[in-house]
Amino acid sequence: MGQTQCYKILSSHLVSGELRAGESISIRIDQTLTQDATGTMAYLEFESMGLDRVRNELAVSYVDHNTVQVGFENADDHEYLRTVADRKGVIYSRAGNGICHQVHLERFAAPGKTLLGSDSHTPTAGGIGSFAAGAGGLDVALAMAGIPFSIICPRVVEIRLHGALRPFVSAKDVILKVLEHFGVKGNVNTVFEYTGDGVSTLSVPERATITNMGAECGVTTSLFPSDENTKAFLEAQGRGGDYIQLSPDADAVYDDLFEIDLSSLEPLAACPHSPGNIKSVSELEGMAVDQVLIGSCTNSSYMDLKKAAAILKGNHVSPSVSLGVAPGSREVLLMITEDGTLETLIKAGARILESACGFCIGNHQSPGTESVSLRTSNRNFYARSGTASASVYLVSPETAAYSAITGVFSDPRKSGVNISGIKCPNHFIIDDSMFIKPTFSLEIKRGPNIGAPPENTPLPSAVKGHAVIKVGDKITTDHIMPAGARLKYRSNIPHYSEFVFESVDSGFPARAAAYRDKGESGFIIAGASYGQGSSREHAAICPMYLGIRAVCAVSIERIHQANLCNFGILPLLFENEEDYGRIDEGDELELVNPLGSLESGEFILHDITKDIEIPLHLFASEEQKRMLKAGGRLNEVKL
Ligand code: MIC
Ligand code: SF4
Repeated sequence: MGQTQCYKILSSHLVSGELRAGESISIRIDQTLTQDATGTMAYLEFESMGLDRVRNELAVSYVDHNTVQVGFENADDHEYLRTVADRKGVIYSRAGNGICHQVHLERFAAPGKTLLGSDSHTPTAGGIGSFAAGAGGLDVALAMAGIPFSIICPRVVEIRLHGALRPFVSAKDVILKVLEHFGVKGNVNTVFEYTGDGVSTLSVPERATITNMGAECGVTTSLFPSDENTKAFLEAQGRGGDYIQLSPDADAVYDDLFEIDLSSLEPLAACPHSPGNIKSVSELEGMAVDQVLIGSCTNSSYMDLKKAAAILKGNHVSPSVSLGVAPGSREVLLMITEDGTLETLIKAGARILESACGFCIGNHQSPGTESVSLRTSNRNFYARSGTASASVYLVSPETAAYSAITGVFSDPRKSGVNISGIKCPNHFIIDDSMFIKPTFSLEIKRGPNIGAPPENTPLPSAVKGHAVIKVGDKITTDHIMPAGARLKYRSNIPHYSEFVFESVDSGFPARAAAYRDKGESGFIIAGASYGQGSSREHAAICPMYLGIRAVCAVSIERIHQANLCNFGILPLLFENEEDYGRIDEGDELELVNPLGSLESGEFILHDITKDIEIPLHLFASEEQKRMLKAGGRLNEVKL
């Protein structure tokens, strides 16, 4: 039986377990990446392991999220990251060098490698044929220590692409189609593998747009084969030596198949407040637009900006629209500067933003009250932009650019411009001077905002307390732990914890802390797909700090489930979905014999207020059960 590309890479990196969907396996990690918003915690955790240097093949620390620097906190974080990278053997990508996923794709990602990143969009590198997954900071710290990464061996879904995209229909529309079909929940422990004759019509940056947003479906990663286009991209980056041919066997067997005829696609948009809420642009045409933002790790490549500029050329942004453009990397910025694209953008009235995450994470460019914002980024979760009343739509650079001129949602096919000549270049401008290589000599600097990760206590023999909050379905990590204006407290857990569930219920932190201070264990009651979205382990660490010991949910997303285990919070699933409806916020709850239940994974929750018993299932590997018993992985890991 032939192998999928996914299993080819997994088998060449397999350390333990059997390659069968659903089994626990561990794999060797070649490359790691961190970004500053998750990186400070990851390196503090790495330091606590007592190793003098990283042990994996390549570790890169990017600064791209917190570059706004209001107050001293961000700059102090950067200084900590620079010095700890130097000391521990990590390459440091300075602020200004670009967004981690874009830069990693350009300079380091390689077919056949495994990559683990403390950011959920790490699968961007699947566009070049790398098995690239997102994880919490602690898992990445462990991978840097050379410890294999544990995952559930995924089921592999084939997405077969036929034909070629028509002009003005782009890679973004392909992934929006995939999101329309698969949705944003129910795809855990799955890998999407792209095959078919349509693959060869897509360049590596286009493929990376598609694998980037696979994260929104909740899959472990997405993969494209490594072929002639991959070779051409690597050569254009001066990295031809990193090329290997890689593809699934012709008789590879998949768990499911979804076919897309690329030539039948039309421009699409993800509507508020979910990347899975898809409509065609033609259905939305005419709606007034207030803001257009082009950038983020999804759509900020050289070709994306060239196409947007070609549409904008000779036009001016509508008086009612604010247009911002953030090139994904310094390389892209250098390219558009050299060939005049930047001038076109400036002349059209674009506001040129830093090569960083910026607007995508609500760090700046928050839209106005009840306004409509069109963005080329990947997430339009409620309130993520910083303005809860705003409506954020996710679209292609082509749709964004044309709508910026007209001032209303517009189908770019009507722009009348010819952009078919815009192709991936044969040479990129290569300048690696914003990467700092380690010298192993600097003293590690820690500003006053940087504190060690808090410790949890081992799982007690009695877990008794209250349902501190009850939330519904599709609660994202942005709901749990807001970024944007609160992002600068990522290295200060006590302070950051004051904002847990800020947009859902601002009374949560005080309530949870009051129960904790009485010696109780807190419970979170949640619906389906709890913890979707980002990899931020703060969505586990801060609730842990506030005394939460268990999340009882209908379902929990992969990265968040791992983060909960890493910090000693029990991820428990309702045996019977209807039981979710029987518990109310404020109910007094107790887990019957939690230590004894760990092994079997079958728990009984006694709702003391209602006097009912509810069966729950712990979905965790043996390794995770050990962590949960110890009160988190840092307590359990013995290096
Ligand atoms: C995001 O897009 O939500 C982030 C910010 O990149 C996160 C990481 C973080 O919260 O720091 C992610 O996707 O993992
Ligand atoms: Fe940065 Fe946005 Fe990409 Fe997250 S999704 S890495 S915030 S650009």
